[in-house]
Amino acid sequence: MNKKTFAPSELIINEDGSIFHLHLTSQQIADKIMLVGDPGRVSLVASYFDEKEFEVESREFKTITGTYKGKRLTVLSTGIGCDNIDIVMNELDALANIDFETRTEKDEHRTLTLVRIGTCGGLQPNTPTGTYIASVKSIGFDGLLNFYAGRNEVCDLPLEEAFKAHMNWSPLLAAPYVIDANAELIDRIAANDMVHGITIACGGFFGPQGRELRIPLADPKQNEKVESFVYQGLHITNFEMESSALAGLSALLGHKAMTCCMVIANRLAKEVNANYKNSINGLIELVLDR
Ligand code: R1P
Ligand code: URA
Repeated sequence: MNKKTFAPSELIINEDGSIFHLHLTSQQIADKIMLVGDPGRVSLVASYFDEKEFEVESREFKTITGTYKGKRLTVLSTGIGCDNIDIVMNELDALANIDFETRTEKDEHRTLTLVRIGTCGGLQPNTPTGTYIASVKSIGFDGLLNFYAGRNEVCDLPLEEAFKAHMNWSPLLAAPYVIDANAELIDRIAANDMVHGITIACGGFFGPQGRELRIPLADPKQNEKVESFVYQGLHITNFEMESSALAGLSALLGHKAMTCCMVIANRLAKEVNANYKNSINGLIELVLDR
């Protein structure tokens, strides 16, 4: 069988042999990867490591690889948004599964395990600030997965239809895509002490999350409808900005992924914890240990 070859314009490799944005080589990433949004959170996670093996920073993508309790682990910041997840996931997968010498797919598939630790806005009475939420399903408002073939094979199409009908979805918006987290990871990491829910990953912090500052919203009832949606007993629990692309691209590329977030703003109670940086350690420790 002819293997796919990737041209220099499609798979951009730096002069030092590292991948274009992340500035990493295949050997510098562990099979287990923790993703965070804020580059400042990378050092916080790595402060728990037994030892650091490697550190690099390029734009918003900061990476440290080391060991935690003897196990090799990489922590990497994605910055904000699903557009960045498109870069991070495609480049991580290229590092794992493409031979940079021949620019062809490797024979053996290397599976990465990716857990995102983020912050989010809570949407239900049982998600006050400080709650840990595991995204069992993510709804992408960002539209990213719609650009990839195979999207329908990995998405929850009945839920997509139910959600669009409930929301009276505007044709001006990208079609929402719904995608499950890796079930084995949810069981291992979020079994008992996290709220399980549906997360909406938005292509913005303000309008797409129903926050109105000076520009009125196209649909002032959006959040009311989001909060009242229930599907097979699951409610929409939170808004953040990356989980859908992470779960979707991982499913298409054959990796395992999940997202868990700490609530820093409850949209119903209109309360916020702007000092969350002092309190996210609990979630980091819990995920590291599991
Ligand atoms: C917005 O403030 C950012 O915070 C959340 C959102 O997903 C978005 O990236 O996650 P992080 O705290 O991981 O960045
Ligand atoms: N991150 C988000 O995307 N939204 C919030 O409300 C809080 C954190």
